[in-house]
Amino acid sequence: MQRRDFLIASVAAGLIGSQPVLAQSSDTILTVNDTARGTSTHFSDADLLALTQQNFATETIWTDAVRTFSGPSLQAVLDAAGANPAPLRIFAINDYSVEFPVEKIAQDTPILANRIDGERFSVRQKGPLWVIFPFDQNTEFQSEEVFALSVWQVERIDVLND
Ligand SMILES: Nc1nc2c(c(=O)[nH]1)N[C@H]1C(S)=C(S)[C@@H](COP(=O)(O)O)O[C@H]1N2
Ligand SMILES: [Mo]
Repeated sequence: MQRRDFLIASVAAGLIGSQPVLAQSSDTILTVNDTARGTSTHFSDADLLALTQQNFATETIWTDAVRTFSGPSLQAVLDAAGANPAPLRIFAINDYSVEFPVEKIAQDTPILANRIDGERFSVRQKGPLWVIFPFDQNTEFQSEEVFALSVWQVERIDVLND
């Protein structure tokens, strides 16, 4: 086989260079783009589980009973991406996105829930990542604004350059 054919065959088989990158990107469930710094940070489920986890039980307007939601706080994810405080745009797998005001981001809430009752949850169940506030803890979390910020099937967060 000529060298050129070998290279083409190797690339097709994934034997050269790009393979680890492909493996890594196929694990990515969340990308945080920091528009101020021009950086993109990719998180796998394991990356998100390695951050400090919050958990609380709450009812939601979408689920039928009290459930325990857990995952890193949104703030912990932004810290891991090295982002400074700024408004966000949070994008779901479908066409939904919302501008997320900086004053709704507290140290521990909302969380980017990656488990419900300790289990991963599928896209059909609004997973694998869902912005969840402790709705039952405070009536301030029971507003149409906060519901609209409760994006499910999250796949991307842009940190805006306000
Ligand atoms: N992924 C995703 N999350 C979403 C939405 C959506 O369309 N897609 N709608 C938002 C809005 S505008 C509201 S008010 C709440 C409630 O949506 P629902 O009444 O359709 O359940 O979910 C929010 N989260
Ligand atoms: Mo809404």
